[in-house]
Amino acid sequence: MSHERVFVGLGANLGDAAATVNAALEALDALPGTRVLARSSLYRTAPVEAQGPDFVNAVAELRTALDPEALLRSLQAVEAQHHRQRPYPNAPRTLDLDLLLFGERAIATPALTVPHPRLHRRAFVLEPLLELDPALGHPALGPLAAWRSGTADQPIERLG
Ligand code: PH2
Ligand code: MG
Ligand code: MG
Repeated sequence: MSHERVFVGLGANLGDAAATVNAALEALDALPGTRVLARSSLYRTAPVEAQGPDFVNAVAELRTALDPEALLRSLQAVEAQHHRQRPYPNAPRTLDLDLLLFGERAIATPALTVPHPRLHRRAFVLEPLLELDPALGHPALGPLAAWRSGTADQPIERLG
């Protein structure tokens, strides 16, 4: 199994969002060759560049033998198990799973951009990431804690 640190963001704002995020964390741990090493608290967050109800967000740290493309396909399969639909961009969703960081890798294919291009501008990603590791670095942008002040206007509440 790779020793790269892999981080996945979870989000939901349709249905019982907290229950869905918890179920998705279990589904991630059950993926082939994959373990959830740590999970953040759940957070209630206001939609960012999106409509609809508040979100429940969290971040998981994984260790996985899957390569990034295989992990992405697995994340999409878990979304589909939770009846994810995509009627228009950033539509409210039962479950969104985003590959945030895959070690130090930089990936840019039509299907996958890693690091996630907006992760440092979104409190709903930054706060749970920094809960898991306050010293976490981004391969191109350096210590992520430095980006926190730029998201101070985004409402977020830690649910525990
Ligand atoms: N996801 C988006 C767009 N906006 N806002 C919040 N609060 N949480 C999200 O997970 C989220 C969002 C696109 O995936
Ligand atoms: Mg997303
Ligand atoms: Mg997504």
